[in-house]
Amino acid sequence: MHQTYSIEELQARVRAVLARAGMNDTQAKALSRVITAGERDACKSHGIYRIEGTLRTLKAGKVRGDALPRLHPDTGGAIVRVDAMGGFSNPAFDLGLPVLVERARHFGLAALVINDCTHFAALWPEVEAITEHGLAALVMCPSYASVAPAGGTRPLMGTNPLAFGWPRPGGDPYVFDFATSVAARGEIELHRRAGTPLPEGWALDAEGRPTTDPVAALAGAMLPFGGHKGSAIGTMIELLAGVMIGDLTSPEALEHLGTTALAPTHGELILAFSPAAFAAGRPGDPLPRAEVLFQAITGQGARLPSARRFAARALARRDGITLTAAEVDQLDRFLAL
Ligand code: NDP
Ligand code: PYC
Repeated sequence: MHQTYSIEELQARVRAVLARAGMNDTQAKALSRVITAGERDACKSHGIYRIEGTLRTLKAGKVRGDALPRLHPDTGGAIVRVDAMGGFSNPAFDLGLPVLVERARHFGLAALVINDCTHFAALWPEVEAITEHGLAALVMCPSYASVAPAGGTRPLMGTNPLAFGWPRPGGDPYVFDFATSVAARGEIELHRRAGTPLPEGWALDAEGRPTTDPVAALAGAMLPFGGHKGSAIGTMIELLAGVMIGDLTSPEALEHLGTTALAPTHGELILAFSPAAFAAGRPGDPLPRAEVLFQAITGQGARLPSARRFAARALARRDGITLTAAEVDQLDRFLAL
């Protein structure tokens, strides 16, 4: 039967599943938080559906559930580096965040580089964590080869997510977070499970022909959003968050994994900016000026990105999170393993 959990109850259940699968508490705590946040904010493509792949990746020995991330010897500079030690990215982010914030306040701009991590999560939890400190944030990472470059037909780039956040005094931050493919791969997988066709323009089959069949799309190539523009942004992410930080690009990540059925290993780049430092000596306070822009957007009847998510969050806080009978059964099965 379907069941409704409070946010805390669901997080505790997910944490227990991950602990049962052999993860230490550093990994299980950070992962259960982002997976539950996906359900809470109605982002099903990065909610509890990701547990199955996480357990598969652990079982295949492609990620370390016992990893303890390490902050690199600190040089006091604007580049902060955390080695995830073969574990997941989220605990590495938690370790690096306080230093990133301190350096961004000091220098006006700082970067957190995470190396040797497995990343399957949405990026907005990280972006939001930075905006809570009054800083703007830009976060990106490769994934594994699954997207053809515009004009090409074979998987090369990852679905390479890009997220941005801007702090808003007294309210939810301005946040966008999206794959640089037309849709996240998780969305295609959800269509496959539901037996529903994909919208036109999402993918090519293994012969490079347009397809709306999710199975053919998973065996073929996804397409970048916005044609050559999304293709170039996806390439930039391979360069900045792969090549530049000395970590795997999406084709290298696929070669390392040997399959798209596991969560990818690579690095992540997180930039934090102090709007006050950038605007110093210039007229106008950046935060109130940003509000004028946001009001002009919503004043036309447009919605801000993440407004849907924040509304879902408010509902989940009030009413809890309802999982389908199949999802409840799956969690029970994981706990009985
Ligand atoms: P979506 O297309 O669902 O949403 C992209 C963004 O656009 C969201 O911030 C969304 O806000 C906003 N948005 C959607 N519709 C509108 C609208 N009409 N007006 C204004 N804003 C709008 O995202 P994707 O499917 O591309 O990505 C989903 C998730 O997948 C992301 O969180 C991403 O980080 C994750 N991902 C992770 C990868 C990894 O390797 N770790 C790889 C690829 C993706 P809202 O949510 O409020 O609708
Ligand atoms: O949904 O595209 C995706 C994805 C890839 C890795 C993690 N999420």
